[in-house]
Amino acid sequence: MLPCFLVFLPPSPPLLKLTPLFAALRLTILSATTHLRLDPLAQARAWLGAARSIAVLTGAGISAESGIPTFRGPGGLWNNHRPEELATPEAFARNPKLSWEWYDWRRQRVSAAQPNPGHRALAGLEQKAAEFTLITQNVDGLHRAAGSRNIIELHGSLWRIRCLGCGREEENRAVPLRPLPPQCTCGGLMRPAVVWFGEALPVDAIHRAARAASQCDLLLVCGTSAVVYPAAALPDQAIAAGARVIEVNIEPTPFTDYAHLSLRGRCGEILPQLVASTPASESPL
Ligand code: BJW
Ligand code: ZN
Repeated sequence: MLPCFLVFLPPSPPLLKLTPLFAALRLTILSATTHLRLDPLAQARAWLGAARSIAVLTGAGISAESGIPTFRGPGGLWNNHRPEELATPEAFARNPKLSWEWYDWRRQRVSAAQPNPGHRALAGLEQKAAEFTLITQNVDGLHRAAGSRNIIELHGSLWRIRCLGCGREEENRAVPLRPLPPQCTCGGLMRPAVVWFGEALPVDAIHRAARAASQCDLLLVCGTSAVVYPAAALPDQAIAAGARVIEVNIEPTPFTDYAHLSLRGRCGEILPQLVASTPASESPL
């Protein structure tokens, strides 16, 4: 049985985020107007079926069911490893071998993992949608492995490495990667081509993501704590541009109160049900 929790809100500007008073008002409106006409999953399917342009934002939660640890929360990577010791430009400069050992461990773990039903459901959704963009914060490459094609990797990829000397970037799938740290043909030190705190996201990726979020009819926000910017601003941008936004997460997030619909449960369980054929004729509310 699917555990579902519904928050059903009229679209509203993200400005309401600005003050607790507005947030309280919004919740009051919510409790006064939450008369469910469809069950949450049916409502979400109706909106999906009616959407011409669909965007999806994913985070570590969608890969959790493939055995890849999330960053925050129970079992999260940041519980045992401090980002500032491993995953910042300063940490890498201080001790590139230590940082690489951690990335090498993660590469080994991901290389042994398979996409799960959540990844596959999104790949299936891409086949059905007239326009579809998958924006991911994940660096594991599991969306591509599942068959998704129009993917924007906001935080880079575990499978690409970049030279700090000449800037050359290459795909590298060696597992384990040796020697550590790897060296470029120019003699420079290679680093993982991922985005660390304090670093700018790839310009093209964030522009394309912002465009997809502001041009879609519907944005699905799946398995992200929605706390890391600028990715966390994309759902607000979608709402401001008039899109419906549905969140899928096992826990509430700072975005939950602003989502039009919040489905509480695992991506690997909810997404396949959401994407299971929905006739476009199911009229949206
Ligand atoms: C499930 C589930 C299941 C579990 N089903 N759900 C204030 C405003 C704006 C910005 C900032 C600010 N203060 C500081 C900043 C900057 C900073 C930031 O946002 N910090 C916040 C923490 C406050 N941002 C940056 O530094 C970014 N760069 C930047 O801003 O540059 C500015 C600049 C401009 C010009 C020049 C120079 C600079 C860069 C951010 C980079 C993030 N990097 C990481 C590491 C990537 C590499 C690596 O993998 O090692 O990206 S951090 C980490 O967090 C990783 C993730 O992509 C990212 C987001 O995490 P995610 O995916 O949401 O995972 P979790 O673990 O947080 O959440 C999992 C969720 O899944 C939970 O909600 C669970 O409940 C759920 N879940 N199982 C469904 N089965
Ligand atoms: Zn080089």
